Amino acid sequence: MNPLSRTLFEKAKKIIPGGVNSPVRAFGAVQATPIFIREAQGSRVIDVDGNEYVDYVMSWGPMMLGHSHPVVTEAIRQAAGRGASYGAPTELEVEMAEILIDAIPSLQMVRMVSSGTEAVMSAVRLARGYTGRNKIIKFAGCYHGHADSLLVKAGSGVATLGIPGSPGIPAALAELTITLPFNDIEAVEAAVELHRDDLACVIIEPVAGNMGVVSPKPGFLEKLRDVTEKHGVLLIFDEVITGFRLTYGGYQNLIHIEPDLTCLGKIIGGGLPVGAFGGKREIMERLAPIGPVYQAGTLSGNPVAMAAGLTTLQILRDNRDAYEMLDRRTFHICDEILALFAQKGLPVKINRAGSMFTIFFTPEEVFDFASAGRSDTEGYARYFRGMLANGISLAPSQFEAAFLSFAHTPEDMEKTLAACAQTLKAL
Ligand code: KE4
Repeated sequence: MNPLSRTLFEKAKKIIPGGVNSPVRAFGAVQATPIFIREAQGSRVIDVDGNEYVDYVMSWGPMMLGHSHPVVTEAIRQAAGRGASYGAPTELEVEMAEILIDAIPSLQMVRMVSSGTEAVMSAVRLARGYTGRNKIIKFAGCYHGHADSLLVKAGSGVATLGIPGSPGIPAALAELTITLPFNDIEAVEAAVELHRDDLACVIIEPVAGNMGVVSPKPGFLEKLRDVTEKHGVLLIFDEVITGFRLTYGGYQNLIHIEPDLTCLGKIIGGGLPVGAFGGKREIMERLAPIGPVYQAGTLSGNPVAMAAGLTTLQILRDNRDAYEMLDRRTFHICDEILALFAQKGLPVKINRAGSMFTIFFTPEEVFDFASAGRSDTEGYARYFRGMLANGISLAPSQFEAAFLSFAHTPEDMEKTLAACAQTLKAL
């Protein structure tokens, strides 16, 4: 089935920790050998053994237009022909800042970086520098990249690998991060009251993707905005996943909440390394070189990455009405999958937000990390392996999201449902 992937994985494990450059790719949580990808087109990935899969990983979210979109690929090709990197400002960066600010009303200024981790790390430092306070509040199961202060009861790979926090983070630093249950506004109110004299910010994935998909309960984010506003605590929306996923703009556009700072990544890079953070002018102007809070990056605003991201955003902007179709298509496939599981008598819950969803192997509602954590991860692993064998590539962890793209077709949906039915027979 995957002889060359196996050979490459054995070779990789000797020279790359775990054989991968990001832990979740190692398929550890699903007890399988990772497939090594040769190429990807549209909704499909093809592994080094020539097997083709309908892809729902989509590079963990970025490939909103599908893989190898011809216009994006051509923009990358042309930009690369003008030089890979200059270390100097370019017009593309101005256009990128303009399109982001135009799409997300809470952004008055924005700075480009090269990953979501960098965006969040920089936004948290800026929040601390702007407020002069040290503590931050995050939510259990939310993952904000691997910067030290944020790797505390995180989601994604940390949850998947059961890493309690992570060695290497000084206790003195970890103590400044307070972790609360997602959707628990009483806990937030109590913690803000208790720590407000030294509390810089609250950071949240407004719709969580890293404990699996978990949406905010009605009113939760509105109250979060109120309580942070009341105490002069900055509110940071980490929209690295949700940015341009749920609508053209941030999830904040849909709920009409303006955070003080927003972190972006994934889709805004069109598959190349791009992150961004932005927000209120008075806060952003504290950043070097005009302000005292230092932040920098050799490849920040890289011209090839900007070309990929800007072209992606322009296509999404000019086709923003298509989001509704994609949401309907996602709703439909989730409904059909749920029916197949019900026929099998297997209790699952599917949480969906726009074109991202998670099948939780549990009979109970999943509304926070504790309830997500009661899922049958072994059951998910068996399902994952069965779907992979039937030509469907899902996230190799119960605590991640499946992503549709504008390249996913009705035929892909049919293939997915047939694979699901086939897989459930063997479960
Ligand atoms: P990166 O540094 O991986 O570009 O972004 C970190 C990040 C920040 N915020 C959110 C909400 C995120 O989801 C992420 C990264 N997401 C994970 C998977 N859910 C990336 C996959 C990986 O770690 O390999």
